[in-house]
Amino acid sequence: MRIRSRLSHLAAVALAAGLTAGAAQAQFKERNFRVSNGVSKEHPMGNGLAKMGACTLEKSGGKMKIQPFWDGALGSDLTGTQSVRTGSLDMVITSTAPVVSIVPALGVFDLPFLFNTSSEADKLLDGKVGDWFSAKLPAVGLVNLAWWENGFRHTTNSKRPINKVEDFDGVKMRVMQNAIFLDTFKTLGSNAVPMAFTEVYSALETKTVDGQENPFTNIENMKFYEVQKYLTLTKHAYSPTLVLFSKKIWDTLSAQEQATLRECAVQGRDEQRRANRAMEARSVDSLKAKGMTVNEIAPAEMQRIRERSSVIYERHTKAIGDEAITMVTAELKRIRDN
Ligand code: TK8
Repeated sequence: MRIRSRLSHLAAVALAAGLTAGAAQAQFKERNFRVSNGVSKEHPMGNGLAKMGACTLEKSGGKMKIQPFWDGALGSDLTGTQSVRTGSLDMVITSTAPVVSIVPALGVFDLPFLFNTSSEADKLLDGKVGDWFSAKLPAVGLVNLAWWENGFRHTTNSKRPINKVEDFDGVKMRVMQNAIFLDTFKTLGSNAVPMAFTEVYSALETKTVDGQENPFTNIENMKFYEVQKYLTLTKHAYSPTLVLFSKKIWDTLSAQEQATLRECAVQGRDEQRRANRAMEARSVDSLKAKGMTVNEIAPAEMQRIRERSSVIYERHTKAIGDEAITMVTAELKRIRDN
């Protein structure tokens, strides 16, 4: 009798567990979320999305799929973001810079020399300040699932090494479609040209532009070294990456599906940052081996560049908004003091 009662107890527990799991799985519908990327699949964004997709499949019992598209096949950062806003595209992985025309406060991240280290960027973006910016996005039809990393930006060109601010003079520089980057590189003396990322390689190849600026991983991944001779380690800005989901589609998802997307985007974040930094650590040697001439700028000349570009802060405070700038600079001070 005891064995039977134990067996029936175990059966009841198993049934309950099955029902619970079943109920949880019932919270998931068959989904295939398409995500647009400007970079190609070998970029560390691929590591992040692979981790995120494995996570959503595992948590949804195979129902929630993430399907990346690469090389701007579904549009540029800006057009991809617009498609996500209309609900015609589920997700886009984009730098913050092109989104500033939609959410001006994000422009704070484009201010030259704002961040010194990726560690302080992580602490700021993954904390309450990052949440403050993310909270601005649903009003424009976007949900930011997590902060991933584009990285610290350096300058390449085909004309000359940049050893002092005067060396920018006359260099036709592609910049992101963003008023602050446009102003910064004009202020440094170059002839700045806004352009979508997907057009940069061919513009460099045809000498439509002489140079561009991007993190090492993009310079490598997009093979800019094939059409750029000089790499100058300016480290002039740190670009965060947004993992944007369409709010129109988000609002049709169950709470369980929404929570899974957020949790898996965070797992993807940690993997993407890891892979990005591992690749960055090898990049200077790798880019030299691929024929680039790499130079650093002497501290005194770097100081002159910092001083020249410092006017950007007051010139764009109004557009960005006092609150965003005050909050970010205060948080950076708190992080640096601790
Ligand atoms: C890739 C872009 C790129 C950015 C740029 O989609 O446009 O130069 O740095 O990372 O977001």
